Amino acid sequence: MLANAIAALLLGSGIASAAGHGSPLTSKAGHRAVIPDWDLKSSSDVSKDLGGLSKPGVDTSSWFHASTSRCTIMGCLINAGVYNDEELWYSDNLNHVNWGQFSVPWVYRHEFALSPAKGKHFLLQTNGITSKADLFFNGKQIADKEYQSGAYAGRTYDITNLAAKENALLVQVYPTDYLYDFALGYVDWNPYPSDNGSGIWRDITVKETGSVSMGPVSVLVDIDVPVEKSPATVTVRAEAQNLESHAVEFNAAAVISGNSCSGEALKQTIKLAPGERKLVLFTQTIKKPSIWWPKQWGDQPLYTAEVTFSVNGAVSDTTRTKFGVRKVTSAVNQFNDTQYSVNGHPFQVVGGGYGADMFLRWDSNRFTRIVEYMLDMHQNTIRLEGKMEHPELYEICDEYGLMVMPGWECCDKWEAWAYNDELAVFPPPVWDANDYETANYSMIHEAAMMQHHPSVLTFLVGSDFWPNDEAVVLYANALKNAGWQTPIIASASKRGFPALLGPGGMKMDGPYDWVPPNYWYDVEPSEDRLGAAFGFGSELGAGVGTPELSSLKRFLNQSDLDDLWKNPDKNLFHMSTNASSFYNRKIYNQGLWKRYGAPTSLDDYLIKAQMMDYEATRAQYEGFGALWTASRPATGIIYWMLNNAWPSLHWNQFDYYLHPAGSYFGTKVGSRIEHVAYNYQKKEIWVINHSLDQMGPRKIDVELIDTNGKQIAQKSIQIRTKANSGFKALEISSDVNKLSSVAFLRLILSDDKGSVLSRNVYWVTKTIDELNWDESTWYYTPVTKFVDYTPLNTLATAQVSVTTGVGKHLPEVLGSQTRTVTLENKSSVPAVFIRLTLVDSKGNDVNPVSWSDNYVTLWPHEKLQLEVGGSNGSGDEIQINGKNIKATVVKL
Ligand SMILES: *[C@@H]1O[C@H](CO)[C@@H](O)[C@H](O)[C@H]1NC(C)=O
Ligand SMILES: *[C@@H]1O[C@H](CO)[C@@H](O)[C@H](O)[C@H]1NC(C)=O
Ligand SMILES: *[C@@H]1O[C@H](CO)[C@@H](O)[C@H](O)[C@H]1NC(C)=O
Ligand SMILES: *[C@@H]1O[C@H](CO)[C@@H](O)[C@H](O)[C@H]1NC(C)=O
Ligand SMILES: *[C@@H]1O[C@H](CO)[C@@H](O)[C@H](O)[C@H]1NC(C)=O
Ligand SMILES: *[C@@H]1O[C@H](CO)[C@@H](O)[C@H](O)[C@H]1NC(C)=O
Ligand SMILES: *[C@@H]1O[C@H](CO)[C@@H](O)[C@H](O)[C@H]1NC(C)=O
Ligand SMILES: CC(=O)N[C@H]1CO[C@H](CO)[C@@H](O)[C@@H]1O
Repeated sequence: MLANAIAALLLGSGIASAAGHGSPLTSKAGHRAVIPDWDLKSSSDVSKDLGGLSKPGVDTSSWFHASTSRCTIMGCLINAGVYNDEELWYSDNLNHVNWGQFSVPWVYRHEFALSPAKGKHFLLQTNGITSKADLFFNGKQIADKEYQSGAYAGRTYDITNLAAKENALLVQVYPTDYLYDFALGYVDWNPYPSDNGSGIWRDITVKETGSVSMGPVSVLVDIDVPVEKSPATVTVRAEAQNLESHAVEFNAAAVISGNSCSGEALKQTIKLAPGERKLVLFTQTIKKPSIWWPKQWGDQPLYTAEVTFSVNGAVSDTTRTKFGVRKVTSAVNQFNDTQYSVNGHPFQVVGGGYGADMFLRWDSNRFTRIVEYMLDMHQNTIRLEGKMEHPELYEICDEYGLMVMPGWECCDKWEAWAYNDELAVFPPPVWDANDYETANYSMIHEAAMMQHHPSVLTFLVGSDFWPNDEAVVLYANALKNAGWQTPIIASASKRGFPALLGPGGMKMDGPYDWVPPNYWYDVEPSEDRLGAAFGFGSELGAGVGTPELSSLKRFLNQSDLDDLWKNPDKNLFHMSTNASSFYNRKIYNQGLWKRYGAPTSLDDYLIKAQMMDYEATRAQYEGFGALWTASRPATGIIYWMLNNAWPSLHWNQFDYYLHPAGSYFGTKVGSRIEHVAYNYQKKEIWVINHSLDQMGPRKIDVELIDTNGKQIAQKSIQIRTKANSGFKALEISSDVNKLSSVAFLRLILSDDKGSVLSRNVYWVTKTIDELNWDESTWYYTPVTKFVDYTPLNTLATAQVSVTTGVGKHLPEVLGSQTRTVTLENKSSVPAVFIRLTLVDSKGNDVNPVSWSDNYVTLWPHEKLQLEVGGSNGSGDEIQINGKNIKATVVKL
């Protein structure tokens, strides 16, 4: 890729020409083709003569065959049918895989045709191989494991002189040890994959060019604020390299098109000495650019830059690159907290931390559903901690308007700094010269992949620790040389920073395990309030994310299921690693037992857990939303985590099977664009406004009722507020302080036409959970006195009727067909925490699914219309149950 050394190769000899393998992989200059599939085998089971094995015509019929261009060894073996993830992930089966088979290298092999001819050049490009590899092509070694090292280090090899009609590529991948190699680790997120993720996890491509090849294209966009009134200067840059041993003159042309952009060609004629590289620049002004916005603030118009290099009138290389016109800046405020701005508007980051699949299998369709879920939950940013995936991720985020916060991962080899005290027990070796080179090419490659994507908000060169001075210079230069324009952040924590970048302005002070909802609002004094809602929380949450029974049954056996509610302190395999602080649900369960009462069955445990999860995520997003414009602003929040690498019992906003439950709907309600929330700590009503321009006066209705449905207090106020802010609207402490037991609090925000913008119901008590801040650890703050929600266990049963109808199209919904579901409480008591599940005719969950709202609590005699869309209109029935209603099923 950009500025990569191209290995100079001697002319190959004795290249075998085997039987035909169909049409050539590449068809013309400028064509880049992916090696589409692989044969693979353990190096223990093949000849030691790897050169020989890399000649065409070797019989690989006894090898494993993976019909995918990218797969780790485990990913390939799953693809080949040797393993099956549903079985691997059931109970503790993963522990019974033969891990020993991965302690030796494995070889990947593919044969393909090319049609070499005079003037044609062929470049083999890797995009990172885990952890490192030797490459052989048509009998010759073209790279060793020192050069092709690192999961993100893309390298380019000129194979022109070795290319033949029939070709074979052989890649020997070495086992990954997270402490020694630049890989994709899971730290304490989940058990490690059996192969430590070793293998060709990213595409290897072959590109055909003429005499002049093109490196990655970067697009620099300069625009002033206000962006709505400014022209944009667009600079398209592409590196040209003369692949010949004689001077070459070529024509370079660039066409920028889209959004009524003129599309005229910008042209230059350039001469290159033998082997010379040169950066070619084109500049164009767009007078009235169409601006790219994060989803909640506007549209996502994209432009295309097409760059073509021609020699003697024939195309030599060509690339199409999409980009958007937007501006991102950041600064640290007086508290050294980072605050971003997008297109001139202060941008509160509201997001979650992404987990790649345990076996690094990429699925664009699945990722698109995840993006839809995030936008449905009103999130605006996804954090990738060292899980940078593939170009498709950024394309999808560009199209949907979801910001991306990529960066290097914590721990292991990546953060093997002398000052990293987290690594005191098993310190990895400090970096040697080759490690710096691997890091350099990793940054060069990732910067080139991401630079032009408008969704990319920033890059974090460190996570838990900042890189040392030598590494930081190398990262910053690689980003600068790639034309990087968004903020470069030193690390996701405040432990220290390199002089070159200044303070990272993000905190990583926990929590990662359960804390009560008032935690987030308990912000003073901020010196010892850790994760509470101030500053930029780069990874934090109450750790919740309990899957529902239908999902649990797919990965837990009967005794595992029993453990959930009968053995609250037991270590559980489907949590984080067994060496981590997150190997059981002890802290969470203590809260559940004390606050909601000991569970009497698995069903009882699960509904209590969903209530805990809902309370936890709602309060976190509301706390940060409310305090966004506080005296010490809450500038960003990344929930730890958005999703899991495998079916997990915690740390997610929807489970591995994409089933949304309590933590999902807590987030969705808590992050509404215009919202009204209860501050548990101060017993106040706060208004949250994430919008820039939704117009008009607003009204808030507040009502407090007891468990029998009797009204305790009622208030209404008109408000006129500011865009993009949070503020206190009303005190209700005197009413709450009078409560003798649990009560329900309903907040309704509506516009001047009476349309409800946000409806939000809480169960509250006079007291709050008491936190012992002094005893906090890096992952939680203990509670010394718990609230008592046990009266919820003896609520009178409510009668709820359910009717369905044809729905409107929901904005964020999947598929086209939606249905309305109207709930009506026929009783004089509230109907609490009603859970609706869309299922097929066999009773299996329909996922993904979009509910306008769910896990709702109805007032006595209240009628509430919801809307549901199953993927592509699917779903035959809705299962309905809740805290105090009889379970029923309604046919659609
Ligand atoms: C269920 O799985 C656990 C491991 O998680 C195992 O110890 C136990 O024996 C299994 N129980 C049954 C009934 O298969
Ligand atoms: C995976 O990495 C861990 C931690 O670095 C190491 O202990 C283990 O041996 C590795 N496994 C394999 C199969 O190489
Ligand atoms: C912010 O960081 C700077 C170093 O860049 C330091 O001098 C200053 O004391 C910090 N301010 C606060 C409020 O922590
Ligand atoms: C990083 O790569 C660039 C581009 O090839 C090179 O100029 C620079 O010397 C490299 N830096 C280090 C420290 O390897
Ligand atoms: C933790 O898990 C690893 C990998 O599965 C296993 O080798 C080790 O024995 C386990 N340790 C404990 C204490 O269970
Ligand atoms: C949010 O801000 C917009 C724009 O200023 C305003 O019209 C709207 O009423 C506000 N909504 C709330 C709930 O504050
Ligand atoms: C949606 O459903 C229709 C009718 O069952 C089917 O023809 C179509 O292929 C489906 N589309 C997708 C994207 O699943
Ligand atoms: C049976 C019953 O009380 N139904 C009431 C439910 O609430 C609606 C208002 O939301 C009333 O119209 C019904 O009479």
